[in-house]
Amino acid sequence: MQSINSNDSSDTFSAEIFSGRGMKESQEVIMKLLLFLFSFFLLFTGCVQEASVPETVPAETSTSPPVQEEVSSGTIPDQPPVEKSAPNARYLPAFEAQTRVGGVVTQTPLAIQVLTEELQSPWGITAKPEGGLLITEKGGTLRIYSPDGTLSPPIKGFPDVDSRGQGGLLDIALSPQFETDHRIYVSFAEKTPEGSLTAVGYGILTDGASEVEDFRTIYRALPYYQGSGHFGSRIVFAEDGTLFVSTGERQADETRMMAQSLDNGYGKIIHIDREGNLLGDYFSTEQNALPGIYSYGHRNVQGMDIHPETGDLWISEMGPMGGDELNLILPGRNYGWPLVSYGLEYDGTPVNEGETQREGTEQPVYFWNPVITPSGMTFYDADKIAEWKNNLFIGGLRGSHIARIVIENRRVVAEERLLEGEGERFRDVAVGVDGALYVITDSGKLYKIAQDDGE
Ligand SMILES: [Ca+2]
Repeated sequence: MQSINSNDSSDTFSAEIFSGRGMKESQEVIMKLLLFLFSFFLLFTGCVQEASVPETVPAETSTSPPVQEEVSSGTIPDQPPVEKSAPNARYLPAFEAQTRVGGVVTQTPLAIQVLTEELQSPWGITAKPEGGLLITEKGGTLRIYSPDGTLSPPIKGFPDVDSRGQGGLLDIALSPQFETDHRIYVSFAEKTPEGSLTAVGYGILTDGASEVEDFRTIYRALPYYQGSGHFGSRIVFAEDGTLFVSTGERQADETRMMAQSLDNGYGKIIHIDREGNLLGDYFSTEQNALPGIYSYGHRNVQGMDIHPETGDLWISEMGPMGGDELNLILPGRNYGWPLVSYGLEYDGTPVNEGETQREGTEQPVYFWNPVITPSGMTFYDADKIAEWKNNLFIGGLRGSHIARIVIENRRVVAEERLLEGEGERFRDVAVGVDGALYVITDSGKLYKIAQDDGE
């Protein structure tokens, strides 16, 4: 019998095996072949694993626990990603599903209404516990939208705001004891001869809801600066009645690095109590660290909310050209700006050294390339639309849509776009006590997105 060597064709090989001749030799050959195939398999899978391992993500800088296997709830359809455009920056994500996850489509029939178009540059919206909505206007006034469909005249009583550029009267949050203390908290760009800064204060909404009285400023993100960009400015109450404040790095080359130092209020998440006392000493080992700084390394945090079930603090953050981020905020952490970014400078050059990962900085849970310019956001904590429970809704400015983000185990598992095609810049989103979503636009509209009950 002719021995089988590398020149033998597979036809010859099989012919010999099945002819029943030279059985022992054939068995040896099969063993050798299996061994060869097995080693090839090992080599191949090794390569694949190596290729899929992120470059360098030190475990201690990871924002999230290891991804669990069961990421799908079984309710999420397997749709292509909602983003179809080319990215601004072609950086690889640090882990799977950090960008462009699969799409999801709301199954509940929705009714979409424009309730008013008469708002003047609205910026912040929040629901009143007894129904209706409170809406800030950038110029320095407050409007109340009542359940009967009427919009109040502009309500005054706030300090002078610097409403140039991105400044103005900005976010609004109600005191957790609003029904008894009638306090409304706002953030604003404080106007002074020395410049402006992100400030927070509260006033009392009078009984007839015609005025805000006794306003007190309780926090200032020092120092003052002559500039009208990147105020950040969301304010959110935690379950324990303390308040988180987001700031920005003021959008100037000379101020952006201040996001990386702890001796100022720029590019930070700040933790205060309801009277403005700075809480916590999260950086006690650092020199010159101001109290109250909860996290740092932020660019412009214009969305913030607390997960209704886990209590986790989440923020949306505007990137430069590319690299908008969704971050899970942990105390004492550095979120990287402007050392690392998934975006580019507006002239197309890399940010810093073009790094996307660095030891000692947190990775975003999710990023958008190209940008959607994420603004205000809210978790859906109502029961009305069951499939939306605990989903995150983010107003997109440049993206011109509302992003619905499905989160499981601190990772994004699906994304949907609502109100695409309206041509609006969506500034902020709130959940009403009726379980509907309410959304304000830069053009002055108030949208209601509710379950269509066929009425
Ligand atoms: Ca970051």
